[in-house]
Amino acid sequence: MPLGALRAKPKKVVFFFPAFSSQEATAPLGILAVSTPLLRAGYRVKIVDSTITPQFERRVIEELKDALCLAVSLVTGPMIRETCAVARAVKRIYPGLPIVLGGWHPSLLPDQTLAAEFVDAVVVGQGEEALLEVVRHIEAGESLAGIPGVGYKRDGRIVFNPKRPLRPLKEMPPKAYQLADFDAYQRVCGRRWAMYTSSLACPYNCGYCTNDGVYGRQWNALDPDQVVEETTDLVTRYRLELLWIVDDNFLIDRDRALGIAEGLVRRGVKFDWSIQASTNLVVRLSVEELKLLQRSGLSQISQGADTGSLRMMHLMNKDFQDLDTIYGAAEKLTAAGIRPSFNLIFGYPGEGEKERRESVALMMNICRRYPGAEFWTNIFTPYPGSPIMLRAFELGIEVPRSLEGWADFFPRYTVLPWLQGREHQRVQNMREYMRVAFHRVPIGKYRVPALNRLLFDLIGLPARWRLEHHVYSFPVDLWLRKKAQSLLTPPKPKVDAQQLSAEAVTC
Ligand code: B12
Ligand code: SF4
Repeated sequence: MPLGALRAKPKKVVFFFPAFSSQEATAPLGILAVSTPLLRAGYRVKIVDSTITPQFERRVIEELKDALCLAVSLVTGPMIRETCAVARAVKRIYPGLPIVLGGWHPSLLPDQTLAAEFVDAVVVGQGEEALLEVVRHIEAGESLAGIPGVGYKRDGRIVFNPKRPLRPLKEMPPKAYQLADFDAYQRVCGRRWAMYTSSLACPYNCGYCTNDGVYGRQWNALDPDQVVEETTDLVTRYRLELLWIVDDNFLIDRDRALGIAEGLVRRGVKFDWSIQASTNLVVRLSVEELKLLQRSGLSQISQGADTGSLRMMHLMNKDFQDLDTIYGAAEKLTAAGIRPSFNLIFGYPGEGEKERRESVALMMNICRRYPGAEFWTNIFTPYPGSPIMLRAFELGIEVPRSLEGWADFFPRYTVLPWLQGREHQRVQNMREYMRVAFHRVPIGKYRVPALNRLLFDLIGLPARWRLEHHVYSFPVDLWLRKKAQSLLTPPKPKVDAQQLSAEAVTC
């Protein structure tokens, strides 16, 4: 029987957004993107985001009383746990109600995701048009056959329709920011901010990155005028302090980037914005050009330095970058008054103690030379769809066979065949010392008690000594800090999302 054939025909879609395991809370942009076509077609939309909704499972169940389907957006990692728990609870109460999954994980592993007993359909890639078509078919009691980019079940068997070609960002409708409860996100995060997309994809193909798997390196972007118009409207309308432009590599088109900066300066609307870009594209800009970006509000550029070893850079397929571009980016950004922010990855296949030490040295050198610079570290996590996963078998990576098996793929604690047990703990201690050795500026503005801050600073000195001498055993200092933190950190604010509904809103 076709999906939803026996149900009444309410015009409501409920979205569930599982927690991102991060306090950097803001509205899920993927859901805001796929909501616009639904709203324009007259559907009501309700978003339950577990980060801002206590008893979110109960809320989902309540909202589904008069809904057509449940739609979930997720990436690989811990979001899968809440997805499975909520979907199972929904199926217990509404066994015939369709559950549709979309976002990065279902796009990269559609077959396996659809194989979960509680998933009725998956959307692969861009979801704006696909979800609208899915919802229309569910409403009409029709099968999902023929909708490009959609996989579904027919008589218990998995069926995939043809792929949906990618559409340029320019052709996409605006995101439905009006659905976001920015007050609730601000209560969790301490800062009122939002995400914005000005371009899609990236022409590079780093070994660990999943970008190619979803966007196929087909970079495309909005024109400066549209970006200036939309961003200034957003920050004014929702009183935002910060916009994080989540483009994978914002600086691909140098003239476009400078055009956006000029436009923002001309508008004179004051707000902070930050971007992600590769170091080779940052150093392509002069300090004067970077100063123009700074005057327009650009406060931070997040860059994937990833390693301090040239050999590892090559293994990561990052020959477009070298150590000079990393140092050069730190120097130029500091001169322009923009915070240089770098990511490092530990445990990438081929990394040994020597390369690890080169990464630590890179961080120590840069943080000492450029005091505003910051480093964020991760443990390499083999994501489905990334080029390195083609070597999974050879590397001994146990590839999960079910949706739930991916829940522990998380760069904060991923355990790898070549990095486990004591060695894993040593790297974790090292990462923790890197965290306390130099300051970093998170998006969230948490109130840290003065005593806690003092303790942090006190541990900073021995942490630097440890990093210089590669001594990570007996981490008593870390233990003391953890104890103090648990005693001194105030409880998280209780947040409940305002009961927002888009019934009256159209775009
Ligand atoms: C912002 C962001 C974050 C923020 C999220 C804040 C928030 N409140 O949402 C923070 C900082 C918390 C974060 C954390 C992490 N992130 Co992140 N993040 C992103 C980023 C840069 C943008 C996401 C976004 O909103 N894009 C804009 C929207 C419009 O695009 P979209 O999500 O792709 O949505 C489209 C489709 O996917 C689809 N779609 C999306 N949802 C749905 C739902 C339905 C029902 C349907 C039908 C369709 C659909 O339609 C949308 C419109 O076309 C992406 C990279 C990227 N370019 O997207 C990485 C990305 C999602 N993150 C990634 C990773 C790895 C992480 C971390 C593990 C990083 C870390 N070191 O810890 C953590 C994981 C957190 C977790 N829960 O597990 C990977 C995910 C890879 C994967 N296999 O899933 C990405 C893809 C980066 C990359 N290229 O590798 N991240
Ligand atoms: S530069 Fe960044 S977005 Fe581009 S492929 Fe490398 S990691 Fe992915």
